[in-house]
Amino acid sequence: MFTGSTRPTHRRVRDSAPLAVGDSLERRAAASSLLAGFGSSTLRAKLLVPPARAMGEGGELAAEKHVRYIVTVEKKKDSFESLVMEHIRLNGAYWGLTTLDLLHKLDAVDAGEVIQWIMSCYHPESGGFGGNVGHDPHVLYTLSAVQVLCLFDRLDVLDVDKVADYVSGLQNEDGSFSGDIWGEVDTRFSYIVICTLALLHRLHKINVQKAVDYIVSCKNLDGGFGAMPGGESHAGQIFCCVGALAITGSLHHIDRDLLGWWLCERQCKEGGLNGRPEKLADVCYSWWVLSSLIMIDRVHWIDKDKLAKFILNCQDKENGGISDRPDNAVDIYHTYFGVAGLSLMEYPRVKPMDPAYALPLDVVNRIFLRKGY
Ligand code: GRG
Repeated sequence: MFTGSTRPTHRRVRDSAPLAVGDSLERRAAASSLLAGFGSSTLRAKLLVPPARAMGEGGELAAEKHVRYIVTVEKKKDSFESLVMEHIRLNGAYWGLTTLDLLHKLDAVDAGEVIQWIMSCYHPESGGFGGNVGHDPHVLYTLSAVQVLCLFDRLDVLDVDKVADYVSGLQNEDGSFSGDIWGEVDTRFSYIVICTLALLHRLHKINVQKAVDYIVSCKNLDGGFGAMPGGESHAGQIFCCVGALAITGSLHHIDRDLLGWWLCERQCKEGGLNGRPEKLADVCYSWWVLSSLIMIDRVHWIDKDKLAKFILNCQDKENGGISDRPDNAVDIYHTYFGVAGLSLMEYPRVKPMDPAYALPLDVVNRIFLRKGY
């Protein structure tokens, strides 16, 4: 059900004018970051989003509280949240640190300590990263490690070709990717490898055409994508497939109106988004759905005020942090995706994000404007 005031119109918005001196930073940023990966991406990420509006009805973003919450979780190594995240600590580092950067507070942590810890999760023999010190390598953590190093502008600590060889070596004959040596295949891993290689300027190490063909084989009749051919459409997998197609300049494989309809129908009565039909709204889908809609130029089919209000209602305004739904316990994952969702809606004083690379736009710009690792 579509519950917004901005009903889909099937209007195709065109914005193909070349960049010019004096264009807004966002226009330049969107173009440079999204074209950098492979040349002809049609993304116009931030260009279609209306100027920032007052989104205060669900309360303001308690930015300072969220910063304090993230820094505290990081320090309390024996807390419940730290313990349940033990095996995915590198993902947690990416979520927490990207949130800090979005809120202009990356300097709340010691960069040297973070980088030292990231590198202690590295496996020099394989070129991959584990989720924590002593854990086996997997592409899931390798992307997070690369993204965190991008945040701190410290890709120089990597043996870039070794890392790129690790992820590219996981491509299978049919173009799909395994997550590690044990062979699980999932479109999440297609996105992860493509994103990692693009950030490292090493996309040429895989067979991009086969990778794209495989992703297209996971497209469903409803316009969405699943984890494998025939797999149910799910907003998380859709982000992965649309993101990978965007980075490789292959968005022409998507029926934008069909997928846009499916995605905007994820908005529930209360304003939040779910990940597939008949499921509950969850703050994290603010990212998975909105980023996908931006990449296919259909973000104006969502009622952004209602969504922002839903996210803001999920804040713990006393102790910081954001939960999946109002009144639930907060965690780092939902704190990140809540703030990232607000960023995609141009919430005031939150840095803009790149919908394909899932990093702040200035970070992505820095990487693609200064090539050459
Ligand atoms: C760099 C942002 C970024 C991502 C890296 C790991 C990855 C690539 C993407 C994951 C995409 C994905 C599958 C997200 C969905 C996560 C989620 C909330 C799954 C829950 O699924 P269910 O079935 O929940 O338990 P629902 O909401 O369907 O009931």
